[in-house]
Amino acid sequence: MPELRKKYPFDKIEPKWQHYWAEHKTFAAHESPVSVHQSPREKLYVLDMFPYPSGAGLHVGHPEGYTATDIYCRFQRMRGFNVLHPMGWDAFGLPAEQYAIDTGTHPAVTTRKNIDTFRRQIQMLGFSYDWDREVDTTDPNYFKWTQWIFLQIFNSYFDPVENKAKPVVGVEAAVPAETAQAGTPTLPERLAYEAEVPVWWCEGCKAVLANEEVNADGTCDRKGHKEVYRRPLRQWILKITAYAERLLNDLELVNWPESIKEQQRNWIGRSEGAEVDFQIAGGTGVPACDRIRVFTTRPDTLFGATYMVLAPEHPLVEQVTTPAQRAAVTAYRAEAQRKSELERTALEKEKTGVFTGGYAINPVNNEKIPIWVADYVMMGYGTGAIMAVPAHDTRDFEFAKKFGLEIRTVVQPPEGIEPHGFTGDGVSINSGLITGLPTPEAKKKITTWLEEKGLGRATVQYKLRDWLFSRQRYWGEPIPIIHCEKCGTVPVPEDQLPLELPEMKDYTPTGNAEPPLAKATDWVNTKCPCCGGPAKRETNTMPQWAGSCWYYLRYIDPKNDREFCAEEKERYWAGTMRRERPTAYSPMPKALVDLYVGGAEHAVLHLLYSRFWHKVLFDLGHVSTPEPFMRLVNQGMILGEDNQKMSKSRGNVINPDDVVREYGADSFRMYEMFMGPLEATKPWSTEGLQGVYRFLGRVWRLFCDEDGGLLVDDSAPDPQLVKALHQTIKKVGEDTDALAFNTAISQMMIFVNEVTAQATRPRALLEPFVLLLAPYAPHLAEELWEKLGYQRSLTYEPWPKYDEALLKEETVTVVVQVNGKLRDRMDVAAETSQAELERLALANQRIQEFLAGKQVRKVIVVPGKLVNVVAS
Ligand code: ANZ
Ligand code: ZN
Repeated sequence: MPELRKKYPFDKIEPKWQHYWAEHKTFAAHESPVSVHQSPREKLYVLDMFPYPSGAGLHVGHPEGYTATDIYCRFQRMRGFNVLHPMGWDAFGLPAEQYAIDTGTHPAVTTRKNIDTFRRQIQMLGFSYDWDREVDTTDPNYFKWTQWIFLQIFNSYFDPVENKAKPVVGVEAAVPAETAQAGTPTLPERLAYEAEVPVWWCEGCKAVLANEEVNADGTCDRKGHKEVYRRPLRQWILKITAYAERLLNDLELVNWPESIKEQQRNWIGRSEGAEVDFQIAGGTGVPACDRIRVFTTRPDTLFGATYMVLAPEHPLVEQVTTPAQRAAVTAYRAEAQRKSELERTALEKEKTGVFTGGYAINPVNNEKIPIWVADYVMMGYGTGAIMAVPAHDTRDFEFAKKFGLEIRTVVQPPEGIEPHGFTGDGVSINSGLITGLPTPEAKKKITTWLEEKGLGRATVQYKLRDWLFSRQRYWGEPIPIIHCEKCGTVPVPEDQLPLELPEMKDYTPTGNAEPPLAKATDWVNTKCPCCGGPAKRETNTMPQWAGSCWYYLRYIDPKNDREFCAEEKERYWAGTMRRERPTAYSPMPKALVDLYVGGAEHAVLHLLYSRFWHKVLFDLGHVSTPEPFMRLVNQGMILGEDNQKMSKSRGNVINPDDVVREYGADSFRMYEMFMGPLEATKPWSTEGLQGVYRFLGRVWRLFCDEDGGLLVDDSAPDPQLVKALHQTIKKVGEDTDALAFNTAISQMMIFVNEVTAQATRPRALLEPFVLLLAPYAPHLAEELWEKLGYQRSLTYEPWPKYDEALLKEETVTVVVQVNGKLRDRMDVAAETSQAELERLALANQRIQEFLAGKQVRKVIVVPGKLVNVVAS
């Protein structure tokens, strides 16, 4: 590639200022001393979603969000804020482990190398991070506290009365794994518990997959392996469901895009309804198991229930199945086990099921209805059993049609709508005591009736499931638990944290469900911290989500080896330095981080998991706000020049290293912000990049001659340009504050064009302009600032102020004539052009009336005075 003639010496300027910033720790954040006598700079915590340092290096999508926050931080520092802006690495993950399996290289080595590459690439872009706060989730000094937080969760239970987590100490809370599953526990359940659960097992990865790692077609999302099925395994589970209601309600406290809130609401999936008990006809011989409990959102349709369905995994299937149906039911259950949930619930999917031979009694009319097994009912939702109302539920309708089951209409739809398959609200018909009632009242009345009879109760269900928290992998945080035959499940004592990973030679999965750590027998065999007897360490590790659940807290106090984060520092950055104890209802700030920018792909998992951990820490008094992130902004995706997602296979990937080498970091950053609104999806354009590069070259030449000598003079600026400057200050300031960077850049371009057109280079114009440019092209701005004679970085220079009076457009009244007769007046800006005056006059409503039926022959314009339209 021919060497491009450089428009300005970015290759000298950029490394120079990056060194300066590093050497002077220009962006180091300090907690301000807070005293009543000083008015401290207001704090601002601006966070980027930290990257997973993959072997592929930085993608041009990463710097998009990072540039946005960087501009915002630099701008707010100039406006006087005390800004915290850190960066780190979310570095546990499968690829390093896979690489270790393939090559024998320790995952820590691969990870360190990848981090070094990422750090170099991020630093070459000149972001204003406080590098002394860098965190790495794989560093034992970091994951010591991830383990500590896990133990906080393990040592807590959820008090439903106070609706918060509390420590188990002093509470009878030793919950054996078995009770975690069965019915209503009498003892409070820990927020971290073990249970045998059917989990997704990928035969290819030799690992358990989380639900979100299983694709809709039942393949594994990591590597596309086909052999994925369910198998029961002992797992660690976090009881996020205890927080369902708070996670839902507290979305009101934060300023997030409505679409992300909606995704979280759907994920949490709150449904109001009723549980209803149906007696099993003939009983089962087991007193406690003689009824089927269903969850329904439509108790008003009880009179239309013509059959029931149990999920294939439902424990009562055994009991209700008759000998004649047993073989068919058993075969069906085995088949269902192999399907993914998405496969089972897909609406288009052909319904399948088998009759169990058993019957149940509908409590409202004592009718005997058949009990079926079908995979469209999920064991993990509601009670795992439904009453089917084919007339008013789409899935039941299809099922009943296919198997010839009765369809009984019990809701009258509004005029003109077919009642069969009508799922909306209407009026109850053929429904005994609720006949004639509109749906909402019918629901209430029948629920009250059920409650009075002891047959049911109003309930709320959530789609949210508990969080499957363990992985059968090496490269993750060890779960700090010891299993002792005498003492049960014992936490590793705090003073023994971090519990580090053992050195291993062989990272291959064991092949059975045993995690690779099971092979490190020296590490596994240990002493019980309670009784001193022989015991074994937990060999599961934490999932990749763990480290990112709380990294924003560690940035606040990254070197603290006594606490995960000191209270006064957390309170400083949260803005909760006052004396009273904050609660969810106090007027204190509701979240710690002021602005969080990252990809929309984290709408649910990361953003829900971290909210959950934060709430547990809040309940236990370790953090002072109920929410972690106040304002959330999602950057849009950057596509390749071909409008496709960038990917190696398409060959459309843009490498940040190449861009910076050819055009410099300032052009790269500014171009990414100029592409369009931050939230929009937009394609890369090398031409667009070159346009921004040429603009920065023009800025350079505005200040410097060929040899870099300063051209700036002390001449009095043209009043028109002074006005343009003040308009630019206003526009760039407002737009930057609103993260509308592309329009701020346009305004700077307009201004530079106007100044370039003049012969003089007045300092009074150019000096403030450098400050406006600084957040966007920080290296260039620093260099120009130095050329202007300043010794220190412009980082903390005050943001220029604009004069409101200068912005007022002077207006004049222009008379409008038609054929020499005065017909109207218009108030317009004094400098309105001839062409514009003509356009305004002809578009004028009253003038158009006088011109009706006539043809315009000529328009005479006297700027600032008169427009005469000649027409006949
Ligand atoms: C009877 C009925 C009649 C229902 C009607 C709907 C309409 P949401 O809104 O998603 O909470 N259901 C309950 N548990 C289920 C499970 N484990 N697997 C599959 N389906 C289940 O849906 C609640 C409705 O989904 C419940 O209300 C139940 O069907 C079904 F006209 O009960 B309904
Ligand atoms: Zn013991």
